[in-house]
Amino acid sequence: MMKCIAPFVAAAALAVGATAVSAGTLDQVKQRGSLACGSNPGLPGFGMPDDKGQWSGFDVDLCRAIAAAVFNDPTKVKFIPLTATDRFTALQSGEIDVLIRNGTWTQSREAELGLLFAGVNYYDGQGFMVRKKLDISSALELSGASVCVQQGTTTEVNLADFFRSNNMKYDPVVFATADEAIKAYDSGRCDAFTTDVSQLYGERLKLVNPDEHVVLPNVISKEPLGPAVRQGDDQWFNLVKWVNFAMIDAEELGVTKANVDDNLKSDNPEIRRLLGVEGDYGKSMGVSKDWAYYIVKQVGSYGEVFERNLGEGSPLKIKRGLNALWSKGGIQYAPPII
Ligand SMILES: N[C@@H](CCC(=O)N[C@@H](CS)C(=O)NCC(=O)O)C(=O)O
Repeated sequence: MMKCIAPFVAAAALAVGATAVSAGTLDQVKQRGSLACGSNPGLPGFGMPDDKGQWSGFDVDLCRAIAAAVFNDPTKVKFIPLTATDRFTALQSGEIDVLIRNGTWTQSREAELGLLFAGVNYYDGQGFMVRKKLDISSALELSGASVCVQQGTTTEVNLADFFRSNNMKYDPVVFATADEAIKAYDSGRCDAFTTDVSQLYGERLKLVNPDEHVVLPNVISKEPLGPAVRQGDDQWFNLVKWVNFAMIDAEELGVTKANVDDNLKSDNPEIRRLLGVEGDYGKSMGVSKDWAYYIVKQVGSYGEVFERNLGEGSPLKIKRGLNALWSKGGIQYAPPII
């Protein structure tokens, strides 16, 4: 087990100095010629490099979409691998421009750590995985269980809350990385493994016999995951936020990678504004008027990015659920570009 610093306090020390490096992020990114994106180094579906160093994942594609908006080139990104514990200090210190690493938007990460979450790219919640042979159907049957969990996460806090509020005893077994936690669970060190539900499906793929394990139906927390930036740079905050919104708006308007060029001829005023055919909505954010055209053309709409990394087109096969558009039974809702 690796030794780690306490989850929330660690980054707080730097919060005061955070604004020193925060203004002018867009100019710095342009001068550098690439975006420094804080990423998860080992989470299937969300972010990880393959053996050739090629990164892929749902969060990784949001990094690429920001690069597409800034440079009209989604390849101008440097992915910086970060653990749960070191991710916020990396953002505060200016080592990265944006953190897109399945990070939950919480009050203390904004008010105490001096960060801002620029929207939600995935609505998640915390769950549990257990061995089928344990023969339980609810997390409420986990009294007395040992639970493998990763340090420096909201997961640790919610786990304690859940057992305390249900008057149940448990034995937390804490690790610095997800890999260590999942390996320990697989080797029988813990009765249960807990993390965000989306990650349970990704981590399950790493087990020796994935079919011998089941994700329990209980969802014990709200985990709105999204990109985070430093406070004190409204221009950059706006850009990151509107890149995510533009992808959601594109899905709602039916604009995809495949049809985006045809849609340049569309009569629909919302599509014309999105793609920069009418008006210039990039200028006030410091990017070109066709910023969203390049996002969709080179990376895709929200729905396409979801399906490719997490949905039916991926090994995870996660249903859209809460992440369906608001008009289709979910809660993904982006303000209009107008
Ligand atoms: N959403 C939670 C949990 C995020 C998190 O870091 N989860 C772990 C548990 S699976 C993870 O992604 N680990 C990947 C790794 O360390 O390689 C948070 O923001 O605190």
